[in-house]
Amino acid sequence: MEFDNKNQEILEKNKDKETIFSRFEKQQPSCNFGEIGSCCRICIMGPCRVSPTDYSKVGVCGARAYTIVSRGIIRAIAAGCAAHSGHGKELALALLEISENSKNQEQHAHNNSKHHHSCYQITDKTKLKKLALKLGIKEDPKELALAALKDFSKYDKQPLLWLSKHLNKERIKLFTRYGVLPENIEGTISEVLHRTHVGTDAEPINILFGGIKCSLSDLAGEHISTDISDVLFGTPRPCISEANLGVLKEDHVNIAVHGHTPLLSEAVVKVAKEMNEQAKAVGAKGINVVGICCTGNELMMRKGVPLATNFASQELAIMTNVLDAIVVDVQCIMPGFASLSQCYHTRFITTMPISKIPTAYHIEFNQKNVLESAQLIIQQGILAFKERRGIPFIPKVKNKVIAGFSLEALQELIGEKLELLVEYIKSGKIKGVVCFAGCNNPKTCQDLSHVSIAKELAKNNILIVATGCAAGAFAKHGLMNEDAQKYAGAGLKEFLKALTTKTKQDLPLIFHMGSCVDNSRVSDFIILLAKSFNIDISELPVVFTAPEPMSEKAIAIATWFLSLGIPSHIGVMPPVKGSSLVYDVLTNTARDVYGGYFIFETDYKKATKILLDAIEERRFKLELS
Ligand code: BF8
Repeated sequence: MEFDNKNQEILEKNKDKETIFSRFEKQQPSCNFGEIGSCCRICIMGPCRVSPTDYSKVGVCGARAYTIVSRGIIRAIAAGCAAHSGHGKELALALLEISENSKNQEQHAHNNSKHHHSCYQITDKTKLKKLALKLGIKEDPKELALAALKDFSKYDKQPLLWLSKHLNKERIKLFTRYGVLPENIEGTISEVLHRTHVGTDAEPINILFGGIKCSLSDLAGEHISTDISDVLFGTPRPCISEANLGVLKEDHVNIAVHGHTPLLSEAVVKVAKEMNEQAKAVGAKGINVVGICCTGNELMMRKGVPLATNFASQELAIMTNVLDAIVVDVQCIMPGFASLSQCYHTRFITTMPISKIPTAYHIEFNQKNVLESAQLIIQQGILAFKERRGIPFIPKVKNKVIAGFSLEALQELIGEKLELLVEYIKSGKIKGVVCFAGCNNPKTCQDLSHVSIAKELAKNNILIVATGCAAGAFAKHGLMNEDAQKYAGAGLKEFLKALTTKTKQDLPLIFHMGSCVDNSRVSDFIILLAKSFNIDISELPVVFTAPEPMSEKAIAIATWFLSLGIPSHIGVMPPVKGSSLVYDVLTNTARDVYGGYFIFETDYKKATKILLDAIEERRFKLELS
């Protein structure tokens, strides 16, 4: 991790401590069979290791490499889908409870009793109205919650409501023809586990189509997460914030929120404001809430809360000696982070029944005790402030961020039908759009691929939108503010300037569209763009890239981008090299069926060229100069 000098310094000061980077080194060399995906652990007759070059070799059950590799990759898609959809289902259940409670409240208005959800309310009625109209349901929070819950587990044969109402007609037709339009999100996940059980599906193409179907369920689960979060907490609009470890404050109680679901983090932010006096009583100037990973993105997008770090450097936040509490919910929280907190004064607090970590404090956070548990969490941070030991070391690095670009915000900026962008793409002043997403991975130098690819694309007049830890990388490294427009080519610069003049607000080089589930905003964005061009998505000069992915969620996202017809770059090799057949289907044949295909390229310079070429090829086919 030499790219980020300031953060490198903190790592060097703590080189006796174990981090993701040292643990990664200790794991080398990694097992080749695992790396190429030809190690099968599906049943307990194995594990079987199958050589991709020796066709006489099969697993104990007779499964060939192509079966083993394809089963493995679609199980990853199912796990990613389960995580995103679990997030969405939790929000749907919360919305249901909130809407029922508010009805009870109306009925008992004369009674002054306290209600559990005083922390949550319907914040964005316009979004609720818009969604109800789009989904064809009554404009009522309970109806929205029930419609979402139905998509998770209904039994009829109708396609998912969230897909049938959001996808364009060309894609619906295509997915119906290939039998990959899902009817039930949880059913699709369970179908993947069923078909990949020993002795079930052995036909690689059939298996991979099952993966496509599951990735579309993933898209629906993400969409539900985004939509309900917007209804409850507000649809993001441009806001100003900061990012990188320099957002921590030596004289404040610093509380980091980390994970994914905004239910917890929104409550912590709200309660922290009310507990500033308690922090002052222990000698702090107040409470400073910061975000890590996607929770950080959610809070930055809606509330302008600063982002301390993205995935790979999460443990570095603790090494500053000023992080008093870290509160986590689900996903992307390294267990090593909790172990590391034992060496510092920091309280590491888990909150979810399905996500406990040895050595961490556990303060259960559920719908019944939202405010109380947020208070308990913050009290732990205040207590820990008094126990600080170690010399504070906050790297003097932070950058201004202009975030908050929901699709609604982009439409207000660019036009209801993105007219200005269409005009610039047609004229060639903007060549196309690249959608960045995904994580960090210690197999790459942290953030280097994200930042290097983005700068080169911007220079070549590509408009960039980003989510997840890719957005975190850009925020940390100063690519999400007006100064970064210096990296833009002339056409992109002109476009950004036109928007700035029109709206009289500073704009960033790269548009932050949110957390990983907010890739649903990106899908709506490209579907709208295709409609405005009057073409299918598979013809658009748009590509997707996850330059540093590590999670199964990133695989799921990259797969549905492919199925929407978008070339989908992955910058860390997933375990598919064990079968040349599977590799070829993903990188070539997929294109004939869906229009999208995977680009596996770990060298960021080569990847940039491939992405630019893919856009050029599509422009050529559209007869754009
Ligand atoms: O969901 S980008 S490391 S934090 S998996 Fe995780 Fe990857 Fe970050 Fe958000 Ni997404």
